[in-house]
Amino acid sequence: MNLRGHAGRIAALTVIGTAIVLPLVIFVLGPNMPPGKRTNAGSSQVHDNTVLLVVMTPFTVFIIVYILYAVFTFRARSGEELRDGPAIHGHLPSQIAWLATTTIAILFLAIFGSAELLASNGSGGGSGPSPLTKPGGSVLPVQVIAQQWEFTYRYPTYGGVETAQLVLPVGRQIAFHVTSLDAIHSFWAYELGVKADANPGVDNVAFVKPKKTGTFQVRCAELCGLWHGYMFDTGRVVGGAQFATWIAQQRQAFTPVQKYLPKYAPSYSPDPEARAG
Ligand SMILES: [Cu+2]
Repeated sequence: MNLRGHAGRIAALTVIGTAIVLPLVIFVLGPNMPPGKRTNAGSSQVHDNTVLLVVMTPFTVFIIVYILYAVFTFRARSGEELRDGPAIHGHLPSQIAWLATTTIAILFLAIFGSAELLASNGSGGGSGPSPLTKPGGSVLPVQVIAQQWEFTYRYPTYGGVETAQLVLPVGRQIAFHVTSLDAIHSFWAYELGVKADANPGVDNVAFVKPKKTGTFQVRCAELCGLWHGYMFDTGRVVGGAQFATWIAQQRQAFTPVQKYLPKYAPSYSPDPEARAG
């Protein structure tokens, strides 16, 4: 068979393979991609991961088909003399086709990715102190303060009360203000689809809207010293009434110590000598 015959077969097998795999990617694999759909940021990431998979599917199928076709079609038969194939110097149509399709795919992903970041208010990633896009409506600010080796949380609209538990009301738009008191940490709430750098002196904003109640994991995702691996806790998304009760309890419990805390600020610069004891 000549070159054109082989190319035609590979193209046909790629089209058939893509037609089989693509529905599986869209309807089975895609919806189960991480991090799950428990928040608007999580849903947006699942959607984006599905689109990435859809774009890469025809390319992946083509490469697998090409390898398998070559293995079975161009193998040396028994008794056949082993020798190199003909030397090929350039093949303009396939060079143009490969460059054109991959360029279109990459440009599409670059534009799609940028648009998704803007449309989804940073999609759960830290957007810095002045995010380019902000969600409309009322926003509940929650400050995340990282330090070696724990997270604490401050609620500025509730008297700046600081607690060791992260509790969020369901259905409310949250603005995490992530900062650090010492080393560089990273606030990673996997099930919320939120991951934001915690840098000292920086107010890093990440938006999220929880859609379901339940618990979620909080981990430090930046190697931050000896007990980095111990720097985790479990947060909760609860109903609005339950949140109101909880925050009232926290305010009551922490009012006696409130006067020893610094006033609520976007970031803190603690005295190193005081920290050293
Ligand atoms: Cu840390």
